[in-house]
Amino acid sequence: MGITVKRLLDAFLGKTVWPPPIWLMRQAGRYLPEYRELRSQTTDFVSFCLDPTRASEATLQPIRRFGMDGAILFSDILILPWALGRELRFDEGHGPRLPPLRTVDELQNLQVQGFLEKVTPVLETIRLTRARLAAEHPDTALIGFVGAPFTVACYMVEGGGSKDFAETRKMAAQDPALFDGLIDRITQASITYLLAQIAAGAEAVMLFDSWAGLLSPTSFEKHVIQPTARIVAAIRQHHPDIPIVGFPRLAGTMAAAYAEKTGVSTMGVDTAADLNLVRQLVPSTVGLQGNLDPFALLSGGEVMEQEARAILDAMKGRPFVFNLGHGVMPPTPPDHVAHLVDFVRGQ
Ligand code: 1CP
Repeated sequence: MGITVKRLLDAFLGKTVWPPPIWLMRQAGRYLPEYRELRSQTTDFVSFCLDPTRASEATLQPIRRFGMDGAILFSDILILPWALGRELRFDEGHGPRLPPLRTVDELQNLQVQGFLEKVTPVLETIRLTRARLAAEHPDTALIGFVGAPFTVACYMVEGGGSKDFAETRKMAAQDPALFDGLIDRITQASITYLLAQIAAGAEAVMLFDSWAGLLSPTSFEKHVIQPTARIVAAIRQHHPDIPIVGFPRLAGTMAAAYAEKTGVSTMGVDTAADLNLVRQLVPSTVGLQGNLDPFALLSGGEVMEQEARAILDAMKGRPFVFNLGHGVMPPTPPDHVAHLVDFVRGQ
């Protein structure tokens, strides 16, 4: 194996690399016919995530087609609550379903010791994928991930997806001992899980905080910034140079404190943020990633090029990774993704 310099890892660590590296959130998934074929071989989504051969194949599919700079582990943020002992199923057309966690007993029954054994197949997926990338796509970096504690807590307390996660926010406000205990356990488990992902071959890790924007600045500090900072510090103790990406979706002006206080190497920026303003709020030592509207990608053509161009203009001369502001939409034509990758590489 020769030494390869992976452009994505340099950019994640705060170097200005131009044209910027590119990968897309949800780059594996239903918009790809080869994914639908692979997915149809397994009935339930949890078993699919826990099948190293198939999960590794799903990770590599977009890389074969489009040659992105980053491959993201095919798994789900809810595999962690499942490993902690919560039942999990994905119903067709609906999101995830879990038994809602609402009591101290349920909190104390979480299997924080020994949960790692249950995610052995995910770690095997990482080993397998890393080896296949080294052989077939030596410039592409492998990204591991977890859901950030607040977002994982949202699904655990609510019992599935929700528009406003009202039960979760109610618990955070009315029963802080219970909610803080939950955040604490998810944080601990996330540290163990991410260290295991890195040991298995993940070259960067990302924390998805999809619902961070639901909180007030005070609660954001407590449930988003503090647990994230704790995870970052614990990982850096063992791996001082590993890129850590945080994505506090819809955080608005709170993103400035997130970038300053959590210690992440790069911050993901959602579709709603103006990168010209974010650039002013975030120290230039912290990389930025984002934030093309997934609907611009769905539309393709001129609309997509104009929006992509505006993002590139705003980020020129600054550490930056091109991505979407949220995941690829299932009806997106794969050709539009190919066009976007060409367009960004042509800068
Ligand atoms: O068969 C299918 O296509 C099921 C759809 C699907 C996929 C492809 C789900 C169900 N999860 C995934 C994979 C996935 N999820 C990945 C790896 C693949 C990749 O990105 O290419 C990652 C990183 C995730 C992360 C994830 N899962 C997040 C954070 C990012 C985000 O989208 O905000 C969240 C919130 C989830 C929960 C989840 N899993 C699946 C669905 C439909 C949802 C959302 C539920 C909801 O709130 O409505």
